[in-house]
Amino acid sequence: ESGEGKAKAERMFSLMDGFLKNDPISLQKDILDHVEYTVARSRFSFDDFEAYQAVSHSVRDRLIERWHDTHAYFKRKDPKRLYFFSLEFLMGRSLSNSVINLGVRDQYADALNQLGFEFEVLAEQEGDAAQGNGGLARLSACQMDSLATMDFPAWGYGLRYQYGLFRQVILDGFQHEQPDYWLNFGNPWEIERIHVSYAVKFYGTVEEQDLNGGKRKVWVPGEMVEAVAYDNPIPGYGTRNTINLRLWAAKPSDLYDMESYGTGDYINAVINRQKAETISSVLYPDDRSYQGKELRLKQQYFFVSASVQDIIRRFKDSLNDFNQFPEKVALQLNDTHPSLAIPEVMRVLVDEEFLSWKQAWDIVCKIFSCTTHTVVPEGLEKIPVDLLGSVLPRHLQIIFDINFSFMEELKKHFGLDFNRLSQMSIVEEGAVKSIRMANLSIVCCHTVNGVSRVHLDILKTKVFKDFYELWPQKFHYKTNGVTQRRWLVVSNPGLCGLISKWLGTDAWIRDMDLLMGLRDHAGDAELQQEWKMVRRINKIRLAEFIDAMTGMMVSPDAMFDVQIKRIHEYKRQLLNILGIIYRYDCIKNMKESDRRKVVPRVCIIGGKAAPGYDMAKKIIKLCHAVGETINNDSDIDDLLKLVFIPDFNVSVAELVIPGSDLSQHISTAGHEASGTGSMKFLMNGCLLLATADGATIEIIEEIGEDNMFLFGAKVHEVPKLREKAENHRVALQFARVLSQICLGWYVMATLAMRITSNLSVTLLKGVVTSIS
Ligand code: GL7
Repeated sequence: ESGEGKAKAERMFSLMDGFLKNDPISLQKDILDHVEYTVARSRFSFDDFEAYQAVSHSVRDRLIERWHDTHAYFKRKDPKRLYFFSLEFLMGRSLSNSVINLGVRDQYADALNQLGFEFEVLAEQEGDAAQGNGGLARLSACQMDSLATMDFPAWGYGLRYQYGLFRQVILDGFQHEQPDYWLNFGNPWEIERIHVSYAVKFYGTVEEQDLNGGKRKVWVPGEMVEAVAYDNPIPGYGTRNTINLRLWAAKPSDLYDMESYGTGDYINAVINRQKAETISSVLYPDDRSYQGKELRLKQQYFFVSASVQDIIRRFKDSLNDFNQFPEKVALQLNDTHPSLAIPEVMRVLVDEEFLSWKQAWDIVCKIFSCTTHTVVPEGLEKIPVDLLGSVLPRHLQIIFDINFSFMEELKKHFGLDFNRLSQMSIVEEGAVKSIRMANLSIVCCHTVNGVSRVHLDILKTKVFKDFYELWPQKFHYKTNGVTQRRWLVVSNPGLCGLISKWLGTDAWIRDMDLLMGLRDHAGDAELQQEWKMVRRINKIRLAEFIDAMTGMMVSPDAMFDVQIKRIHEYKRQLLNILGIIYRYDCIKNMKESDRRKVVPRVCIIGGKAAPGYDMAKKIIKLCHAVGETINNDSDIDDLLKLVFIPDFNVSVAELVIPGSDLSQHISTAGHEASGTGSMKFLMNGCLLLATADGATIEIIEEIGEDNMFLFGAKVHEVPKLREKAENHRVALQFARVLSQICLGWYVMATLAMRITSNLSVTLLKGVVTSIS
């Protein structure tokens, strides 16, 4: 700066106190200031929740400081940015995570102690940010933490839903869904950026206009909605790098529809404009199928369009030559949900920046890569052509044009192999003509990632076989991971302290491989004793939580055998429950002397079922019905209990995982693309009972088969087993277990097993249906 600008900057600088300080007095002063001026309570009278709010705001100030520095640094250096697009981020709570990553956890705990508050108690006041469904969404959150910690110049982009994932309430054993209006209590972790907003267009028509002797397409929209940015600073651990997760909220646009105010129907005009906000109002609660819903399509395009505008604006701030775009921008698509970004970038480059189709296509092919999280072809997203054409008419044209060139290329490569052409086409013909979003992504992305080794194998040999034959170089895998900052340091401070003590360093918090060093001490009796103590404390905490949530008292002396995840047929909670019935039956038929040898066990199941997923909801009911019988049978005493933990979410997982002895990951092999729960349990020293599926296969290679309970068919065996049940004896045992649920079914089941010799899925479905 020079002249007036320089003088102004110097004056501003002289008014700065320097960085915020983290000594106890400064922290206490900041917290009390926030009580008084932000929360607007008197500093002489505020409760735990208000204290949490004030503490969070003081932490937020510290985050903002680093976040500004990070932006200034990257603006100056102008490196290639990594943009991560995801429709879901399951962040959970932020307070503990933030103070740990900022390195001020102990300072805050001390400062609060002196004010008469306990940090842990305040941290419990925070609600979960549940802007996502399951593993895919939590993976996005873990990735943001790691990108920040590893000093990447990264940005996350997504939607700011007003209603997060529904709350699960259990009534009479049945799941009921309640809305999660999480913003009711405010959200100190976001920064509203009213000046960062973009108009997003929908509907309308495409017109042709003359341009320099040629023609150009102009999209005349029928609706316009404003996207307003909400920024969520993500601090790295052990670094000042604090990156941004920018989530968009829909607001009525000022640019459009002014004439309806002139008609005299003022109230209705206002109400109509407010409808714009519904775009970001609610997260879809299905975790893998969302075909053909208009609102879902608008959500996808809304966040993609705003993000692309934002990225192009940032690019143009420093450069104005789109040939350099791929040197400055990498765009990672999390599943196919954001894949409309591809035609959107094409549209902006061709229609608005006037690049030729070829130039634009070259750029697009260089900047995009995607990760797929799906194993089964039925899980792939399709959008009906009619719907897409009505909501985004210009994008449909662009997709058709991309597909036309692609088909030409295919014909050159494979000849007129119509079967192959129709399978690979972006456009699916049929009763409902649709756009295959996965095909669109693969055609345009230079890299397609699977989420585990076996997942990539399945993609190469089944789901995207044809594409793999055409472009083998595009296909890669990056096995999923989870951040130890959240799943060990935040959630299991006892074990964290133990590990650092025995390793003599806490460097493992940034570098997981250092945990290998624990092997040298594994046989040490003292370490083992300390480890047991930590586990016991965590189990007592979990037992208290179970009591508070369900009114059931369980003994921390029992083995805690846990399965927590979304409820799905392929994840086989049903198999677990049948196993529990079998165990119950065995105990009932045991002699007293044998019973004394049984290790008491508390089986814990938790997870949400998609509201429209009937079978999953019946499995929840079954779990409660079985628990009712087992838990009230005084004959078996404490030898077996079955607990269903309601409303499973990130913060519940943080409490359950460190207190678990055994955890179950028993998906039918070939169905779980990766699975990340297993990693969280493993990190906390919990034993795994697992099938060889997804990432478990690689876990086995790391820890060895002796260190886990591996069972069940392998990926390649499952198809044959489906056709023919090999072990008739097993089938009969199965029937006996089923008979415990319903005697009438025993006869039927035995018969059915004999007749079809098939581990009949339909039969099981029938049984569960009959119960409800
Ligand atoms: C999932 C996979 O089912 C899961 O195995 C994987 O770990 C996760 C993250 O890659 O992605 N795919 C998916 O649609 N959901 C998942 O959790 C909801």
